Amino acid sequence: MLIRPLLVALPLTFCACFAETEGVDRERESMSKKDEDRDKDGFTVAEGDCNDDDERAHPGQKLSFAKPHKLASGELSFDFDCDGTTTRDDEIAVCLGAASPEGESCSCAPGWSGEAPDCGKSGTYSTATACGFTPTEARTQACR
Ligand SMILES: [Ca+2]
Ligand SMILES: [Ca+2]
Repeated sequence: MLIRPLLVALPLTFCACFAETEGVDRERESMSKKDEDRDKDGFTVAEGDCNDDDERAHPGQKLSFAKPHKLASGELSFDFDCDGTTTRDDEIAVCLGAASPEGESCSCAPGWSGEAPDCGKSGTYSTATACGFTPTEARTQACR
């Protein structure tokens, strides 16, 4: 008769202890996740790394990328410098001056022909540095 209440109380005690330990472990785990630099890019989540599973993404990133990084939520992101915005490599090809028989009065800055495509999308990119012949290539928009 005395054993029965004891058997009922025992699992409840174990359960309560286990749940408490699990909570502490989870808290400790999330603390260490914020403090460790898993992708070895020099930044922890606490220091502003917006994706600690991709070394391309970190504060101060100056490079742009044509392939997004995947956030823990599963969402794809082109914000590689972790500033909360996505910046496209937006420059459109611009030629200044006019073509002359000598070809010296006109120069071009390489860039997109027409409208710049969205991040990860392809477009036509002009690599021209002088007027007249306009070499182009297919390129994918890189962002950060
Ligand atoms: Ca990172
Ligand atoms: Ca950004």
